[in-house]
Amino acid sequence: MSKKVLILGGDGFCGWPTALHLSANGYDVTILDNFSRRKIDIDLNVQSLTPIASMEDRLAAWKEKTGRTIGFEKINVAKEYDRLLHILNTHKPDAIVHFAEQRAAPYSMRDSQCKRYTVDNNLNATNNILCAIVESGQDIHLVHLGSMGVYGYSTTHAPIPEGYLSVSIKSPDGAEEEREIMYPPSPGSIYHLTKTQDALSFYFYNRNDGIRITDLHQGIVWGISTPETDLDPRLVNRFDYDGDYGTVLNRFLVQSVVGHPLTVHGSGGQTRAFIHIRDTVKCIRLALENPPARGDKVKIFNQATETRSVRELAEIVSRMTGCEVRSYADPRKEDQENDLWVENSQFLKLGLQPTTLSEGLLKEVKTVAANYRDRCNLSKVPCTSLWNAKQSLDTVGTPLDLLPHHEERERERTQA
Ligand code: USQ
Repeated sequence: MSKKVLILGGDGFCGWPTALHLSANGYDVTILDNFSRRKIDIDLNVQSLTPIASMEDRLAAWKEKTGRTIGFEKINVAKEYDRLLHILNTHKPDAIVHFAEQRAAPYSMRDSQCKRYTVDNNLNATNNILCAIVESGQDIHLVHLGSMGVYGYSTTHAPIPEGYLSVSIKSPDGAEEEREIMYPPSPGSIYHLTKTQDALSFYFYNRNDGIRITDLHQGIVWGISTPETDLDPRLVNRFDYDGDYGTVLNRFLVQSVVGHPLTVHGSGGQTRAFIHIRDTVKCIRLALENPPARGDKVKIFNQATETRSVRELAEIVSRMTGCEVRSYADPRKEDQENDLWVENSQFLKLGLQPTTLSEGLLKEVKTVAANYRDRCNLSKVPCTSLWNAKQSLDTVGTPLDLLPHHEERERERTQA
């Protein structure tokens, strides 16, 4: 009998291709979603570069192409607890994959309404899911999409371990006790703050109620399509390029197509961890296939395959396309230079063969961008969400070289 899995947030950028990938691999999939991502598009007056079909059409296309059925329930898991519990009691899933969170750092920093929405939605969604698993009395494996950003992005001189750190604590009498603790959280945005708080909820429910949990600390996703989303235009994944939701490499590829200079924030020395969307969906499947045993602590994987600096990515895209690279006033509060070394051996041991940056794959994304370039609204390209009052409005979207006294301003800002 095939394994039953609920995909919470299965209409989104990572959730949709994951639902298809699991269904293609024999899982009995049901998506739970409240279409919040589509609503935020409307609120921000922006749209995915790729035209995305309605859920009804998406599921009909999947059935038509593969003969497989994916179920769907429209529900807000952060608000409709009783219905969520009812769904667990009637569907009796073996596992839940939890993507049902507001996932953009810039959106979470836009204003107090967005900060509060992100906290309310993300923390209540996670707590409701955990509560419902306990109340259902079922042994459901929860797989959560976390973020590499929970560790923060200051330079470390050792690889960031997968969730846990071995420390030795000295008592006043000089004795030393070896302990394993959760890696110290260091969120850089309200969004990342919710992921660090999720981790604490997992720690508690795992110890108190014995829930089996896997938390995936994922890097920045790039790429758009998977073999399954490529099967039919109605299965196409969303493609965000705007200043709030577009992630850096996908944004650069769109910018190169529409003739916008590549928007490097500050010096571009920010080093981040990356993963291609094809590997995201494979990692979720590997996590489902390798659950923690009952009684095990929360299993944490670093879900990233390579690290790159923003500057390096801009140079790669510029070399490939001939487009201009420009430094813009950084709307975020972040280190302008950092090194990053990430341990990711657990997924490699489980057989993941990393899809790393290659010209072929970059061109693939660029081709999709070129096909839909007419849908790009250039006014939505700049990042306009400021991290704090120090990032003054007059600098937003302005190339650094056009700012008066820009060097002093940047120095002052980063030292603040
Ligand atoms: N950046 C630019 N220019 C741009 C956009 C971004 O220089 O036009 C810079 C940012 O300042 C930042 C870096 O690129 O230093 C990454 O920004 P991003 O927007 O690609 O990624 P981020 O905001 O960190 O968030 C994304 C996803 C989030 C996920 C996270 C993984 O939206 O859901 O959790 O990546 S991680 O960054 O590892 O925490």
